[in-house]
Amino acid sequence: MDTVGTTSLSELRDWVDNISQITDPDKIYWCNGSEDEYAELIRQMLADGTLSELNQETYPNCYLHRSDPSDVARVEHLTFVCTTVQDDAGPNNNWMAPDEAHSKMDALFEGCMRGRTMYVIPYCMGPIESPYARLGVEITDSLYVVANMKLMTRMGDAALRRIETEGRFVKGLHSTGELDPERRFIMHFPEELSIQSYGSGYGGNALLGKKCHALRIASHQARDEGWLAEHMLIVGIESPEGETHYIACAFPSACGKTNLAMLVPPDSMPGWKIWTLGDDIAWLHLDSEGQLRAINPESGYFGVVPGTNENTNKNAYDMVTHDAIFTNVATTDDNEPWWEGKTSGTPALDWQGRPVEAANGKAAHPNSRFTVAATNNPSYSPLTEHPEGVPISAIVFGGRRKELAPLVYQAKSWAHGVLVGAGVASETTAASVGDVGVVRRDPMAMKPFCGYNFADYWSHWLSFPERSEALPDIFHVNWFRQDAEGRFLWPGFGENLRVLKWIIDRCERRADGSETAIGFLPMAEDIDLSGLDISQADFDALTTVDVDAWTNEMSAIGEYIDSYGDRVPPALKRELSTVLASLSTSNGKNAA
Ligand code: OXD
Ligand code: MN
Repeated sequence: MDTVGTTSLSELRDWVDNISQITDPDKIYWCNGSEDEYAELIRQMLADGTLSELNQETYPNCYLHRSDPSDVARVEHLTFVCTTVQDDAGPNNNWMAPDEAHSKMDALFEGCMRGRTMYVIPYCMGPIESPYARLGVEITDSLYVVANMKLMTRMGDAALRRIETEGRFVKGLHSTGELDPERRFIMHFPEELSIQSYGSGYGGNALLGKKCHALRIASHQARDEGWLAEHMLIVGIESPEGETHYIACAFPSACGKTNLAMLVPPDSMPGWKIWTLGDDIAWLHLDSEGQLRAINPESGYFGVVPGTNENTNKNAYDMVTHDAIFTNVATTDDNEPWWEGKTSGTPALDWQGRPVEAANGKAAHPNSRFTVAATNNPSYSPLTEHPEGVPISAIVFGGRRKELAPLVYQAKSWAHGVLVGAGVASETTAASVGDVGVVRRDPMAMKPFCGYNFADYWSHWLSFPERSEALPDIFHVNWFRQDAEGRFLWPGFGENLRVLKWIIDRCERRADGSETAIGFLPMAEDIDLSGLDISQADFDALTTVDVDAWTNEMSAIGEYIDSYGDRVPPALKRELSTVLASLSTSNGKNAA
């Protein structure tokens, strides 16, 4: 066997040998993570047609990948958590017994790399020097996966050295297989710290460091070890006075986490600065003082492209003009990438390479993506590499709700905040295969990503006050309220900083809020609305609690929580009863 690279760690060497015997590749290549290696990967993908060059004058080092049309999003119905006891995976996950899952996957992987190269990617989720970082090795036969892992994780020699010292790592095995949706599975074995993914090359299914390791496996590990692995962006907000607060925000997929993480302050807020640490995943640990600290396990972004322009997200727009891999965007006549919402250029070929006139539907796929290293981002925070991460002042949940959920509200306590998180619901998006625009319950934005029973997960969240008296405040935001005609009531994007300022001021106990049954809401005078074209009526609609609608919502949340059965922590149910009791005696905005 032609092999480049090896390791001194026998457990890793034996595993790689074993996988190569099953999958039978022609060659084994251990990735070192160097720039030369990346350049060579790109050269090979250009040669074999996996990538094509975009306009190198206007988009230097940018490439386009067109995926198989059946392989454009995460496949939640084919994603399984395989624990020994089914209830440990919980009703929130598809479950398969580990033995059954292993024999299914063994049959799929048998000989699947014949005639191909097997790549071994050692990676580190989190800064290489961080005590909070965790390690993994992904084996794959996809060059596209290797190149994306290079942009998204700290991979190669430095990670391997740490793996060899620590000895503990997550084993991820991936093959694109035949891309047959009937032969596609994403299996997680949290008790074995392993992942097996077959039949898809799409980001969340195939870049195993991301959703599979950093959320599903890590959340399971985090519960045992007393920390949290969350679907959250991490952003620092610096005031003109030079005071920086870091917040972590959980929104479901394609609800604007990337936009918020690299927000451009509006003209009305001169002197404010944004520092991005992460746009998708946060690992949260309590330090010895009880301060919650966050690291971003990833080191790049796999962002949704449509809608990105110089007005909605100038930083993202700028950062994808160089050194980026685009997946499933359209192209213009002069070979620039194009997507719905781009304000310049005209698409010539759609995401499948067909002339746009012949194409039926959008020119770019609604879930088309860019992959870039985080350092491409003009608002990149150097603290991203800080081993101890950053202190978190506020946790913010949110969803895409055209009705009901106010612009912002603050939970009354940590336990109430856990209920607010458990009650997150959002309209579905193209990030996952299935209907779009249907409201579904997505607790903590973790429905597709929590690697164990949600009931146990809520208990874990509720245990934090036992270990810290300095926990962050918890909030909920909704940028997506509409009126009956479908008009957005809040301008969103950069203007969201006005709301974040209120959140920070609340954390610092220097802003007012009005107590309602569901939490504290701002009054018009609490948020600076100067220069915004927003009527008092719209602001009232954004900040009023509709008592009947909320009573129904809380009852629906109660039914949802009850569907998790006996494992649901009584403290969560008590929080729900308190809100319902308060709603029954309240009359909206100012009612306690
Ligand atoms: C993502 C997702 O790609 O949540 O981040 O689907
Ligand atoms: Mn995500």
